[in-house]
Amino acid sequence: MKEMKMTFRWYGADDPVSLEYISQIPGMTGIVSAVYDVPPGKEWSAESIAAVKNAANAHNLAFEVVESVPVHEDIKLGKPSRDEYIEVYRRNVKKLADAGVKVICYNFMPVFDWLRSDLSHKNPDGSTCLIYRDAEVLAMDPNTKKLSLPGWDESYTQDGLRALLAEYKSVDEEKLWENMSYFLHGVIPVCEENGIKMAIHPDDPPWGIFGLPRVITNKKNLERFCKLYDSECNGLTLCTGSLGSAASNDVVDMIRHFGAMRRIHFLHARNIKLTGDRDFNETGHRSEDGSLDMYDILRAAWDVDFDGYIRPDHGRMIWGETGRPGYGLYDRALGAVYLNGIWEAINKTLCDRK
Ligand code: DNO
Repeated sequence: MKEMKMTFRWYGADDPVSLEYISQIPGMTGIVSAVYDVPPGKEWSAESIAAVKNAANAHNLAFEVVESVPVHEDIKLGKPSRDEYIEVYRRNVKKLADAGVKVICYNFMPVFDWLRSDLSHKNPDGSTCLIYRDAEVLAMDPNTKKLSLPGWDESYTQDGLRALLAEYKSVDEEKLWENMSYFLHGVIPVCEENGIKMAIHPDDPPWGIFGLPRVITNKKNLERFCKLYDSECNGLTLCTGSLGSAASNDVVDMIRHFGAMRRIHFLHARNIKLTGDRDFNETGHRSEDGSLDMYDILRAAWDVDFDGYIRPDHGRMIWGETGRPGYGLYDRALGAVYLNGIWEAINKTLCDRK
């Protein structure tokens, strides 16, 4: 029997989804979390890390995956101050390793993390989901308009945001690659020494937005990324929904390819339904409900002996649940059980034959 480790994202003490409820989901082995009491670029205290770990362990859940240790904008911009921030990152890696963390998920998206045009789109069955419509997002270009996009970190003022966007005018894709390489050369050696695997999250959606460069977007670029620092510690979070929202990306092929290279440390299983060019709706996890085939995805992971961490990704809001968009309890729990069901079926059908 092959084993992957089913995990669930938990946003800390303020998360409306409790650790007790997470621990009641069949097959759940651990949480994916972070320290939320300091801004990006600051050192995490050993006490705060221990508090997350102890809370998880008290519910029989492991805390071995962090999502995310954020990368400070100065690192992405390549400013002189990046060296200090990289030094802080290295210290955080060491502290997390001391606390038993094995994988760190992060991203290298300038300014914005994931973006959607609507966080509570109403489906005909009464559930709600996150959707992305490219024209609506582009119409809110923060270079010219007041930005009111859902789903991004609103810690910037409008002026602060414009100033930051102006700084990125001198950072094109090639410059971003360079800055990424510099970051990896500072951080991966410490990961190697401490047994931590870094797992970069793809850009979501996987194309440039508002003139900002985005490079973790397709197979060719993921290949280039892996070569920036040739080490198993320099790995990927393979997020099916992020990569799969570009119709040209074949996520199953990517899992086979990068999985065989031992570079996938964390799998985000999310289904989406492509509704047009650069338009999509997030759906429940079931293959029939979206454009991605979860059986093919897990079968590819099984074939390459994936034994890392997996989590159900965004879910819809169902059964009247309210809370953090994409991160309710019910639909993600259904997703976890569905994914484990597929895995059991593959295991029992194929195990003796391989
Ligand atoms: C969205 C998440 C991302 C992810 C970061 C990783 O729901 O998948 O926000 O956590 O990009 O750094």
